[in-house]
Amino acid sequence: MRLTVVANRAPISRTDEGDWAPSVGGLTTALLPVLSELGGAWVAMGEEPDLPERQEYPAEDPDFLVRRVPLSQEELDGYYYGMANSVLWPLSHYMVQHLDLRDPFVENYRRVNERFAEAVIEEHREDDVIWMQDYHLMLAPALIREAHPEAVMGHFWHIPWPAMEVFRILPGARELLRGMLGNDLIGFHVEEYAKNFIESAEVLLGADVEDGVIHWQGREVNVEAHPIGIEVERFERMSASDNVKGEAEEVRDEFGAESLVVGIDRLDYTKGVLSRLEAFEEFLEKNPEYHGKVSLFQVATPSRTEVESYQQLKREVDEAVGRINGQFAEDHWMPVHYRYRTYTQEELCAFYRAADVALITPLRDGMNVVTQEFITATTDRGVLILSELTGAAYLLPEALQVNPYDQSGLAEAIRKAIEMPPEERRERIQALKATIRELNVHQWADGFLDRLTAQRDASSGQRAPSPERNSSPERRVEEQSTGELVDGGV
Ligand code: ADQ
Repeated sequence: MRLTVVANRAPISRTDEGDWAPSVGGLTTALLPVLSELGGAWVAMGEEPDLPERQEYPAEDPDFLVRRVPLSQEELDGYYYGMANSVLWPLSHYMVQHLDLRDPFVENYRRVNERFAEAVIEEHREDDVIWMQDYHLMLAPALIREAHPEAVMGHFWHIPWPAMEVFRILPGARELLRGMLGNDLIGFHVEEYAKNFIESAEVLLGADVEDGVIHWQGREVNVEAHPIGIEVERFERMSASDNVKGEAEEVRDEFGAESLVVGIDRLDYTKGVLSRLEAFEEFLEKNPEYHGKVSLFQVATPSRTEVESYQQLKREVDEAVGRINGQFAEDHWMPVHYRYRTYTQEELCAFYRAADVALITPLRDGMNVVTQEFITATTDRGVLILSELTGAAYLLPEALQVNPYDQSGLAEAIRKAIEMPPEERRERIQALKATIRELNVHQWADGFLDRLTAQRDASSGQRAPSPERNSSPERRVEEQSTGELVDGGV
């Protein structure tokens, strides 16, 4: 059995020295060891015009093929910035006010999905397993299914699937659903999204559903929760290193606050950075005794800077930071420290470790792996304030959960977190750490593939044992910095 991964982004990129190396980020970390072991292909868009369409990797002793789908600027604008980032992204996060519906977006999305499907069809061999990623590729599965009725195909959706009544707002909702139903297995982070998907298929397409399985055109489509994790052990090691401990102390010294509240996000309107700043402002207004003692350190990674709503958000965040600091700053105390840039994973780890409180308050989020990174990196002192509108919240009841739209509630949670007694902090974070240790990005990949191959074996009646996959640490891609997920939705 070989594996074909189909994702928007390629798993390798050029280094400063001009060589090729694995890109950094959760998805590559999870899937490259498996792909290297099984062999096969990774199909992705060609991000630059001069890149080869077919590239064996590593060049000296190839494990797999990178197959690129080159896109024109018009296709990229319509498919990626348009349909994916200005339609499917806001809709799936219940932010219909950001919807930008334009015909060329749909047309280019269709065209690019056809081109991805053609590439997969060309590379496909009998017995291959195909694993699609995310909301960029909703139409390709049905097209591949037409050409290869026997193909074994799964799809992981990294963002929320909204309630049926929200999904049906989208013109073309049914076409997109039919595309997705070309798969044999569809994975989401939590049950709630799986239920929403099933209801969408049932109500909008009239599909039959029995015991959570969708019956569609003579096939079964399984829809399941497969919560993603991080590389816990590597994060634990990194966090315990002298380097990170030293950097964490430097951060605390630099800011000088008794209590440091930290927020780390891609600058995206779904992450709730603006309302978080406003809640921190209310906290300062209501609790003057904490002036000079509590600071918020907000790190925001530039993201989708070509899209107007992201440019607008940046202006609003800049303004809010200026307003809060202008009003409250004192000679030796700055209420908000704001950094608009990308950091290495080691640096992020130091920030997590320096924090007394992590403020993770998306207005909606599929999972939110920053939560998992914080829980893993922090000591017994760390308190997690977590939006209840994230996938992570379903798994982490011991966090201080908040409604991110409730500004006063959020301001109150900040006070509660700062005043939480050490014993309660320790109990909560230990429970959270235990949960996160059970979620692991390698197990996530193995678990999804096992379900997919089991389904293939069941339908072909052969039930061959799943091939041994060597996912030992030596085979795993070592990462120095982060960045892949900062694109959002992988
Ligand atoms: P994202 O929307 O990107 O991912 P998230 O899960 O929080 O959201 O992952 C962000 C990643 O970017 C983290 O690994 C984090 O460390 C990194 N990052 C954030 N700020 C950074 C900075 N300043 N510098 C460098 N790195 C930074 C999508 C979905 C999520 C889902 C993931 C995985 O939107 O809901 O959890 O995919 O499925």
